[in-house]
Amino acid sequence: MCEALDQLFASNQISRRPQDLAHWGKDRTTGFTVAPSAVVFPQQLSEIVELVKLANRDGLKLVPSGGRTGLSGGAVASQGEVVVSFDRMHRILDFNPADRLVRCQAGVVTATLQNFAVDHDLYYPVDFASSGSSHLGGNIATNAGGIKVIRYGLTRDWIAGLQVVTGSGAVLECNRGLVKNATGYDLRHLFIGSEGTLGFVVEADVRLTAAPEPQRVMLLGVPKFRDILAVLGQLQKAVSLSAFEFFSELALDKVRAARDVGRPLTDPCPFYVLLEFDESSLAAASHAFEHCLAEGWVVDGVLSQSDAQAASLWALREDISESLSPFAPYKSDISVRVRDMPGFLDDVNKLVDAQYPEFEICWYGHIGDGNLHLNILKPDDLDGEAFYQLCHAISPKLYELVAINHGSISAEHGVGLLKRDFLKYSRSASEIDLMRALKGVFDPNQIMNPGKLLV
Ligand code: 2HG
Ligand code: ZN
Repeated sequence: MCEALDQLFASNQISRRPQDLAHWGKDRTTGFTVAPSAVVFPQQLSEIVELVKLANRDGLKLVPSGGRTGLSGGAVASQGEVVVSFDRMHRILDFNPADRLVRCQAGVVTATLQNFAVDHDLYYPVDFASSGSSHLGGNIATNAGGIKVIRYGLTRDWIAGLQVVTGSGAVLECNRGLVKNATGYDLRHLFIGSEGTLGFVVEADVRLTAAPEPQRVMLLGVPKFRDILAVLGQLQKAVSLSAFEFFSELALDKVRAARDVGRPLTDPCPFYVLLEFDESSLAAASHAFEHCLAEGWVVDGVLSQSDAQAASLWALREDISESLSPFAPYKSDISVRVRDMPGFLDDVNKLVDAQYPEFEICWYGHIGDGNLHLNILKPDDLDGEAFYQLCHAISPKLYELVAINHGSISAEHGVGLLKRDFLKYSRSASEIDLMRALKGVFDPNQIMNPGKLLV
């Protein structure tokens, strides 16, 4: 079976070197075994089709791999799988201004697409801290969200067409960039968010939009967690927000320590809100800020006076994840409907205080979308595996709260290996049965990304 793989790929397109297996066999998660048998670098569709046929014939298991920035273990190869890297399929193939569509290979880096849009006086609004290395294919596989969802939606909202290779080797052109297409099941949307369990995303038609007007950034100090929601309500009434993020003082501490930057406000504050809006609504935003101040929801604030200042305020939020990585955090990425947030926040706070009294908890996230990132930091004196097991064992309690609030155990990072055991807290038994049945239709021999999403 190894020989067949070597016949399919040129020697510079396949590696079994231990350092390559370690590098391409994982994403940004820690704690999972990394043990692929090979990594291959296809350059064209036909190689992927042949590889899938070979895998079906010889029982190989395949793990699609993009920018490896995932946080749920969706691109980890633990059991001798062949990693299929899209590093060499990184070209922008076509741009059609009439449709504002860009045809991309799956390995196009998110920032490359964003820059391409700017070069054509347009905008690709899906954005997050890992834009400089994440691949479009991975964004599609996890339906990635990020910092502009409150105005622009998720990756799903920008994908107008997909070329995929199913787990049985069929090549599908889904939707072909159409705006309107009322011809039954939209298979494109099954692949978006499928975490590589149904097949490979090879190319995509991505929709661009008009460039936004200049933006302003405000950073506010909010003493009480619950009041963040009141601030959101006030600002939403006043302006059209393009971002509404929050983070805790502990998160800020970690960024300041890692990046050696100063405080954004004179005094420390338990929580901070970072929001972005159109410059033309500055007066309305300032008015809303005054109101929040008068109500005591906000104690201080700063407004960006230049693009450079806006960028440095954004860095305080966007650098959190990376600044926390030395602490091997156990991550939760949960969401509820915004209307359920206040009660949910109280419940989660109580739970966290009761269950994790000895751990440092870093709160941050896209609170305007109802999305919280809860990072539990590993104490120095605790072994990694013991820490993981401890956190994993407590997770059901958190996810029960999520379930009671009809929320999601994974808002934007995907299920992967990390949350697979907890899927039942967000999806019913009937849904999971149907998901498994769908997997069987697209990937009858179960060659695609084994162990991810579904047990
Ligand atoms: C973010 O919003 C990312 O910064 C990463 O989704 C979150 O590392 C995390 O928990
Ligand atoms: Zn996020």
